Amino acid sequence: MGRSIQDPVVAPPVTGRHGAASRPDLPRSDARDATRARHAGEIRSQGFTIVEGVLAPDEVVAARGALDSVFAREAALAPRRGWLTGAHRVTYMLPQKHPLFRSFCVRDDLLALMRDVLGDGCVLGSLNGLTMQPGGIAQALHIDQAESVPGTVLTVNAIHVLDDFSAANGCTRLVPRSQQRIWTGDAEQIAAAEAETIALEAPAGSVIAYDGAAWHAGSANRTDRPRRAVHAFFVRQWVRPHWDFPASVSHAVARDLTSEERAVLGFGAGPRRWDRCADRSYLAGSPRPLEWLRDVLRRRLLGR
Ligand SMILES: O=C(O)CCC(=O)C(=O)O
Repeated sequence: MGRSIQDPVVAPPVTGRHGAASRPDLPRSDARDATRARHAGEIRSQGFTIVEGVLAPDEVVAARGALDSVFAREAALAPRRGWLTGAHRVTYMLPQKHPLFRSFCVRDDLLALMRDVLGDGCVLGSLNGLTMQPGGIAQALHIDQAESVPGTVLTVNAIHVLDDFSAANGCTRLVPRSQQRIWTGDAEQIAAAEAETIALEAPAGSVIAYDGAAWHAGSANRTDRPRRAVHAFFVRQWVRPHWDFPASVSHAVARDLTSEERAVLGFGAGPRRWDRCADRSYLAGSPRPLEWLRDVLRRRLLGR
């Protein structure tokens, strides 16, 4: 684990620096709680926060190496799958692809922050690696969830910064407080919003955590170096994740997960349903005898 979220932290952009990170007269745990509460408050109010020093320098180096190795393995596949565009190169399902990334979803302080904002049962909806392509174009402004729901944070994207993010190398740009607007996809509205974006510059090792409903995008990387990041996208327990980790990770990976990793990857996090027998999708077609029999037996066994 790297330094904690509650170590001296800077959350600059909207109006510059956001005051002292922790008061020395507070006991350590109170200071940690206060700092975390400040970050949670920033996500709710301005739509984002920046937490510096989440990854230690050696962890940043290890994560860059791991991400580069995944990118290298997928060099031929990426263009065919649309994972390489004029703007970025992306890779999905990182917990399956490299063990180092499994711990990204359960780092104590970050997970505590996600739980503060999204509830205790929140799960990881996706874990992707992304670099803005050197010399590439900017992404268009967008949101990361299906629709806007002003007033409630449903999703948070925690971008783990692996190369210093700057305006020059295509850092994330974001419209502060835009999570309170309704996203319509209207081209004129999107073009007008560009003037309101701010550049979220942050040193490597930081996490930029923003409400998935905030209007944002990766910017053009005008350098000849990659601008790498890992996107840990957390969702409330009842929101459908982008990826079905329990169904998709291999048995070998699933077997090696810690119980907390399993919980955060959504193992056992089913929808809140109350019908007596929810697994009856076959009824939509013609009844199949074996499934009918299984259903009858199960009801008998469950006394329903
Ligand atoms: O990495 C970034 O700066 C943001 C990328 C992004 O918004 C996306 O790929 O959807």
